[in-house]
Amino acid sequence: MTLPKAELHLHIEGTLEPELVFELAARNGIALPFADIEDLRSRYSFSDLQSFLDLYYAATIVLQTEADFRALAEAYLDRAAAQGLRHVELFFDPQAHTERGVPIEAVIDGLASALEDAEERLGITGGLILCFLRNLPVESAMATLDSLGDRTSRILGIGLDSTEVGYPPELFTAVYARARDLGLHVVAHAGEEGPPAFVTDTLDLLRAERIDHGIRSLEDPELVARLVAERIPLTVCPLSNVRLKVVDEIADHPLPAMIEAGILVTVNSDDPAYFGGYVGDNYVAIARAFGFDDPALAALARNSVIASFASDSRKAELA
Ligand code: ES4
Ligand code: ZN
Repeated sequence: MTLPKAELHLHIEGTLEPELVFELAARNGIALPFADIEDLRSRYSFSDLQSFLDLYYAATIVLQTEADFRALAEAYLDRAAAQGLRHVELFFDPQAHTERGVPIEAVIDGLASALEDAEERLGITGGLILCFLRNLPVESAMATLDSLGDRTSRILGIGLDSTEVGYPPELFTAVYARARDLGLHVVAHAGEEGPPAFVTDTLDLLRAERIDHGIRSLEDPELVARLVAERIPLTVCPLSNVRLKVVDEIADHPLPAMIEAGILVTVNSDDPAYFGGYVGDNYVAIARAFGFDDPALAALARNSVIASFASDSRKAELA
């Protein structure tokens, strides 16, 4: 699966493979609540989003230094290149780290330097999308944005992730307005577990340029018509939706209906270390489940470039 493509929905902390968890724990002298790699892997069975997030945050404690964040991103970028990715927009969760005392500068500088090197090393362009944890107070999100200082220039945009139900988009209206004023791109998770009204409000109140997941949008025909008319991209993550029981099995995934409706859909891996595969594995899974042929897969790969925040000249290169 080496079609030139972009990945637009990828949590860099969700690429933390068990081997690296234990390597970094040893390096940083951290005691883990898991016996060994096998024990950690045996816990990769989730009942919903929250059960996954609990393990995801537990593993991130091994990330301590700028070098750790750099190593994490380098390992992902190597795998990304092997899967034909030419452009990647990486989500990261600074509050998951600053809450534990890690300076935001270490997080950003480690990730950004790996991305910068990837351009020459691997021919991959990209950027960082800073995600706010929606289950933390909005004051914490605003303080995080304010703390960026001149590192704002190392950020491509902002996003919103973590527990969705109970934390509606309107909580973050002022934070998004500030980010837009700073010239940042804005995206947000919506309609993964939350209702279609969260997608509508994310468009109206946060003015999101893309919706992450958004698969519950199909429950609202008016919303579907709007997504099509306004060409709002949805970054869909099929294997994630199966693992987090948003859908029962891959054959039940609404991806074909979304394409049929005319929505600009992209295929992404979300948290590939936890959900059974990287972006190519997601393409293979949907090809098998839905009998998508090469032109159909190529159309999805093209969508990922169109929906990206790459420059027009880079988009032309990847077309
Ligand atoms: C996430 Cl799958 C998913 N949904 C919401 N927040 C997240 N953070 C990391 N993975
Ligand atoms: Zn996600």
